Amino acid sequence: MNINAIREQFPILHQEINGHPLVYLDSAASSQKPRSVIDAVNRYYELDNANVHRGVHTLGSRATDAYEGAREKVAAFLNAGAPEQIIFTRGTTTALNLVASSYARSVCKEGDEIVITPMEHHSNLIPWQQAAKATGATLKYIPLQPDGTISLEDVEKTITPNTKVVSVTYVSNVLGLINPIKEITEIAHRNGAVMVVDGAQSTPHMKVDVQALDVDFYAFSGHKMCGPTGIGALYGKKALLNKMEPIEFGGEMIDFVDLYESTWKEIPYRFEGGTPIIAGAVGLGAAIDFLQEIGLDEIDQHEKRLAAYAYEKLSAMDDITIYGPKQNRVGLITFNLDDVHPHDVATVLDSKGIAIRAGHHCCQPLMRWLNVSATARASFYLYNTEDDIDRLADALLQTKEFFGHAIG
Ligand code: 7TS
Repeated sequence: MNINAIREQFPILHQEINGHPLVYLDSAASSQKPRSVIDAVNRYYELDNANVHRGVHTLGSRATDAYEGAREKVAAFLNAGAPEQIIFTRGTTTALNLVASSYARSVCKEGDEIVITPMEHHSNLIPWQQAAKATGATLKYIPLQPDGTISLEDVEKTITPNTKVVSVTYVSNVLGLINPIKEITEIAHRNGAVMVVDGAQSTPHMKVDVQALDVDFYAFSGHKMCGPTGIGALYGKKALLNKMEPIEFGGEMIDFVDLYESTWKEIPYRFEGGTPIIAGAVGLGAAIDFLQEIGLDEIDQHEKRLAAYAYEKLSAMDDITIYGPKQNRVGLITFNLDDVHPHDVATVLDSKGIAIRAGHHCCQPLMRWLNVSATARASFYLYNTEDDIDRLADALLQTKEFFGHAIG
């Protein structure tokens, strides 16, 4: 990977923030966009823009081809099998809500179980709370080990023949760990449950093959993988999608409408009511091209190298707590400096041009499990370097010194 050539393609990185060259370490919240993605969206609006799936005019067919072409790219990217198994959504949140509101509410009843973990992002937690409340099903949690990982023994104990849905994040946005999705899926299937995966933090960083994992549903967001905001997708197995009722009704998703009854189009269109996010899909397609050109394995290795370097550097500091396991870690590191509030850490770092995130990371139950109200988090992507991590470590030392003196 030629990191300088990659960085050249991200216009936003080449600026000063508060008098310092920007170090962007918040890609887990949203990644930056390469020129090719920005250009693809601009080109679409400048040359091809029209509504899709209607009209016979040339721009309409170009827009439709661009939108459906993006669906094919997503399907190939995830090895989905067929493009109609990809439903475009606003992102991971909307995709998970679709499964919880449509699939789960139609199959679950009292006595059934929905199984998740305490490390889930609120987007993969609240939809299941709501589905459990609406159906009378019980929400159960696979417990966490002291380092935040889950053990397959606990998975075996928690999932039972009463379990209808298991939903787990592939990668934790706080602990930086990778969950054993293939193994959990096997246990879920053995008990007759479907497996849902929150792929928000995995899809941007590693090769994902939904058929090899054998998961039933897989959700992700475009904006964390070099694509635009407002676009993401849900992958689903055909037999399940075909059984699911839409949760949004209106234009484009119908087959036949009468005064008192209507019927729906085939998948995926029945789940895409209204004018879709056409430019977003085009941008997502360009992002997939960009990532594939570099290679997901290359990106994965680069980030793992950065993660190991950051872990070593930060863990050598005094008065720092790093959360999550040391091994099997993706490119993010969540930490707290003792006696300094993470918001203060992030504010001092911003004054030095370094962007990190502080807060509960939409994981309040996990924060309570960690016994903290908030943490700081630095997250890396393909455009970050060891130099960025050196800048982070230096700035953290200065932060400690500053607050140490201020407190002392
Ligand atoms: N699931 C996980 C694991 C996430 O990390 C996020 C976003 C979502 C779901 C929701 O994605 P959205 O695109 O629908 O919003 N995570 C973060 C984060 O860690 N910091 O900001 C957003």
